[in-house]
Amino acid sequence: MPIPHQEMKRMIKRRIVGLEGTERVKMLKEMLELFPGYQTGPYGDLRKWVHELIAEAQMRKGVKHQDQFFVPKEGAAQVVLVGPPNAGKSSLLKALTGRQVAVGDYPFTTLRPVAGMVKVGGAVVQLVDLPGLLDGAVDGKGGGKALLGCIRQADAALFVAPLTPVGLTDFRAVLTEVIAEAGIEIPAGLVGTKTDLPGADACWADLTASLPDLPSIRCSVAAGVGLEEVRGLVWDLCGLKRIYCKPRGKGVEAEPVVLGPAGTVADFVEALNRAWVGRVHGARVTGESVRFAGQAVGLTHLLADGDVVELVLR
Ligand SMILES: Nc1nc2c(ncn2[C@@H]2O[C@H](COP(=O)(O)OP(=O)(O)OP(=O)(O)O)[C@@H](O)[C@H]2O)c(=O)[nH]1
Ligand SMILES: [Mg+2]
Repeated sequence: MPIPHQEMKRMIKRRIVGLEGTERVKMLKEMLELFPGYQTGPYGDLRKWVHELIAEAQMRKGVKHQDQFFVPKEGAAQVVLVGPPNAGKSSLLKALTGRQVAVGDYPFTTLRPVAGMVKVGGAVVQLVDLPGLLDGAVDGKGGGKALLGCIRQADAALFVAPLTPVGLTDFRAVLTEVIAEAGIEIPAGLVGTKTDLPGADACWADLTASLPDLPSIRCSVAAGVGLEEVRGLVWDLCGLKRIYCKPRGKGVEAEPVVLGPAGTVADFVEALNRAWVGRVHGARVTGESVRFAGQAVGLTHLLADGDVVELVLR
């Protein structure tokens, strides 16, 4: 005996409460699996109703992707600047990328993400300045959900902490929100800002003592101090690899190909020239990923930063 259709409808309604997008679609499809085979009658109508709900949820999902907080990735990696309002995030973006953005002595100067490109270690990385995050973001406060979504899909995060007593309190709330509450786990580093202000040293000591596991750098955009170190931190977080090509019988090329953390010989070939993918048989590699210079490896070999690669054609 199938479940009476009225009961099934109530059950579906109960199960999709609070679910959105893909999760809502998944649950609805699971519910459809439970239906008996009838295509007509009350269960036929119910089936139609569920299909309409699915279409609606998928449409909403599509709209979400066009929302103003979605930043398409550019460059070798995307790194987001995350911190409380007034932390100096936009000032940092401006100093590192040259992108002209509004900076203001009041919270919520930045209302939507702004991206700029920064050159680090021979690669071009996208930095994204986000609006300030607030305590309660997980519950949707201050556009929190869209912001958290933006952070979750980035390759790495720089947590920006203004080194003032009030700033630290706000900052800790942001960290709790992003890491503990939202459970976001992307590579992350800590940047202390405004070191030119009195009391910044004590704040820094306090903050870093409580976060021993986060790689950290402090800087002052106002005084122009520590910015090179912030670039270094961006590079470290992205885990990028510079791979140098050595054409057969020639010297090593000066400009590297930049690959992500999981980059293999096959990825290297694809980045160099997609048309070669089928023609390359393997490679001879010199560098940290191999035991001896000129070691022969296959296409799935994982490369390391600084490797020199000579391709072996079929
Ligand atoms: N003393 C000092 N002030 C700074 C420094 N960096 C930024 N500021 C000031 O801090 C204020 C906030 O800077 P923003 O860069 O707008 O901060 P934000 O984090 O982008 O702020 P929201 O967009 O509101 O979230 C501005 O008045 C800046 O001039 C710094 O290194 N030292
Ligand atoms: Mg800003």
